[in-house]
Amino acid sequence: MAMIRHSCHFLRKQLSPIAASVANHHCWWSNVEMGPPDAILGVTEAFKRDSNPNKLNLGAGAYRDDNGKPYVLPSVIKAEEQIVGMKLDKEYLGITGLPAFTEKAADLAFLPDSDVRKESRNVTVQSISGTGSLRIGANFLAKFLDSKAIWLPTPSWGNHNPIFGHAGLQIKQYRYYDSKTCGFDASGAMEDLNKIPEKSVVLFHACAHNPTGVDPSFENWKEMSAICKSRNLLPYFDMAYQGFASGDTDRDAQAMRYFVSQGHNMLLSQSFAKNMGLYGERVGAFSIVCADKEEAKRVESQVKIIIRPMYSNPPLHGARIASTILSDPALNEQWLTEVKGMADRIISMRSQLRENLANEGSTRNWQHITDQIGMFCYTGLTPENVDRLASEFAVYLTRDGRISVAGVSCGNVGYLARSIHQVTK
Ligand code: IK2
Repeated sequence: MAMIRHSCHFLRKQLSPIAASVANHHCWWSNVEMGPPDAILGVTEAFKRDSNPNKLNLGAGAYRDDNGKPYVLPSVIKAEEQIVGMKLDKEYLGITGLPAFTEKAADLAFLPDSDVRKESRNVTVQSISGTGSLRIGANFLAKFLDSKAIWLPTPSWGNHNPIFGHAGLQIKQYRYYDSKTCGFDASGAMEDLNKIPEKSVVLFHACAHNPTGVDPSFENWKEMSAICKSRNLLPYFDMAYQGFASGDTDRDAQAMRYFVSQGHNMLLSQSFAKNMGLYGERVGAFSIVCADKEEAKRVESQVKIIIRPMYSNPPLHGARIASTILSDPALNEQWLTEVKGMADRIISMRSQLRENLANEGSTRNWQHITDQIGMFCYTGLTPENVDRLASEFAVYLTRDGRISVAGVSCGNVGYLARSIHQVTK
């Protein structure tokens, strides 16, 4: 820092008055310190710098086909062709987004014939994918929730903490992952949930928990719902992977729907990044399930007041794609088959990775690789193992040992298993 200030001062002395005044402006941010790279996106940056031809990026969670290439779903391509053919305008959307999309997103989450939908108790607005949805929720809670605190599972997606923290909420944690079993710490979670002060908000990953890939059993969910009921806790479901975990959009929503069926009012964030492969289009939805239609109207008016100064209104194109897929029966059918195809490929890569590790001669217990579900596997690799994987094998993952199984393919699973075995034997 002192060096930067010194060089600014030195520059000014050497320059003409005009150039010096320009240089002065360049020094406005001399007090701004270099921030650390993002824990997840920083991995991609390091991967890009590596020239090893065998390099593998298992950091960011983005689906790849079996050739390691990004996958644009054929149903998305068809929907785009339909949209282009309609020669639609590019006018602004309203603050809450494209109605045809928000209606269908709510149906996908809650089911069209659910009480919530029939009674119009849900407020559902379009958001800038899952992250933007969480940020709307965070701002709403920061404004209207008395406790100003949110309880997250330990660990949780790395961006949860800053999303809720930047909105002004206090972050608290409940036990979730058991590193001894690489599974769900049911007794720890229940014990902690039972101690959370009444009227607090608790965040749940609806399915395919990120980063651990560990989901509670349905029995566990029932118990957690009962605890939330008895402690008067407000559940907030983050559903970034509906359909992507099991290959079945209904199965992946069953925990959240069970809570609704038990009469919980709740918050819900949906992302269409993974299940429709619409990462860069930023398609998501934010919902609040309210007590009745009248409450929903009041809540919606406040959600709009939160969104308007943040980004005014959401982007159009991705919402048109998603709403076309969700509305057209034939396209919807095709999409469901494609989601299942992605989920199945990931499930098969989990088995192959485990088999390949055994074939390499690894004597470790890798059962959790196939027990866990969704895009990520929490391998149990230490930060030192991860560093060696990067420096010796050009295999990149986050330092918590999480791998994006979506980046594993028939072509690289052998190399990956060999590399993991070398750093863990
Ligand atoms: N919530 C959870 C739990 C997520 O996993 C994600 C996506 N994360 O994927 C990146 C990674 O961890 O490598 C989101 C929300 C939000 O995703 P998006 O904003 O892309 O819809």
